[in-house]
Amino acid sequence: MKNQLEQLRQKALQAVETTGDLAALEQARVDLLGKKSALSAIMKQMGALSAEERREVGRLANQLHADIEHSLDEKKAAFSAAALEQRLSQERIDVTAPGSPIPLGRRHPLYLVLDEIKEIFVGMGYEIADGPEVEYDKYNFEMLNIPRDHPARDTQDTFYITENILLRTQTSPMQVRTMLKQKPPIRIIVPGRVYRSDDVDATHSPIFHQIEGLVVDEGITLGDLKATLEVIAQRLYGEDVVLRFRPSHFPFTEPSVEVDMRCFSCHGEGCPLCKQAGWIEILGSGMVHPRVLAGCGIDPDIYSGWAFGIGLERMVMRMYEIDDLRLLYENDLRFLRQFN
Ligand code: 2NL
Repeated sequence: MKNQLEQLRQKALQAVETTGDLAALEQARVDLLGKKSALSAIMKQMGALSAEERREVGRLANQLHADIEHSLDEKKAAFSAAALEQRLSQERIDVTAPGSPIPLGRRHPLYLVLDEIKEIFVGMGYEIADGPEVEYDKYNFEMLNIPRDHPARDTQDTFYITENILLRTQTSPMQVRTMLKQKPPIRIIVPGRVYRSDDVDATHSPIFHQIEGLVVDEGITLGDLKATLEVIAQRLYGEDVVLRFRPSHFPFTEPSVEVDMRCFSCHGEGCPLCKQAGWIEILGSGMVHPRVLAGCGIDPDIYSGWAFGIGLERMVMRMYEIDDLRLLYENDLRFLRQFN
């Protein structure tokens, strides 16, 4: 029996050593230590032995049982370690690999220019005011000295929600709102979307953007208007910009001026860009009409102010030499990607 055990030891340990995977190892555990194993069979025959031999063989059999168990456990640990090793090498992350690119958007040319203008005004102490696009007739027309039957209503025809509520045709209603609730000094610009009942073509759109400005304080004169607009124009277009102030008419300003800039392309000689005029019209402006001030609760005998309005689209088109307004709204990436 001792011989049998010795042979069994060699076979068993070799069987464990040569198992290929965890499943085979578990099968070997059953084959080698289970009820039907050779070791079990030997132990069952021990009853026929003398007491002394039984003790000796029993000790050897128990030792073999323990050794087989130990080698099974060791093999199992080796399989687990190998499996872990493989998983770790498969799941390894290469932190030095370049990332996949995230497509970034960019600013729309209208807002590139608007941001630049905002920055100039904020630097001069102006605040930026934001207001509703759906407005009362009262704020958009009445309080700007454009009563019901005024001819200016024709050129600023818009979309009406009700008799008294409409899409604003200018951002002036927000300036009215500001004057109604804030005492002078007032220094604001109001950029935003405005609406007109216009058909779409290369130079017209029913939706466009305007920037209006308003300054109200004691002792504000046309001289302040001129000087401020000149500084703004220089910041935007360069030190050598030349402005020209022409008399004009708006219902909400008195006097009113239209401001031209000497053509930056031909310096006043006349060229296709300025249509041979030598000058390019850039904005409308004027001293706030006393009736507008009074309507907003600001005493025109104490306070005075100036205001201006610029169309953002026209400005952007001039800056980037864009000849069709529609390009600004179509969101064609081939167009938009050219600006940064
Ligand atoms: C243009 C240029 C302008 C104003 C807008 C304004 C606003 C208030 C009072 C007085 Cl609350 N004026 N804004 C002034 C002059 C010109 O826009 O060509 N508009 C038709």
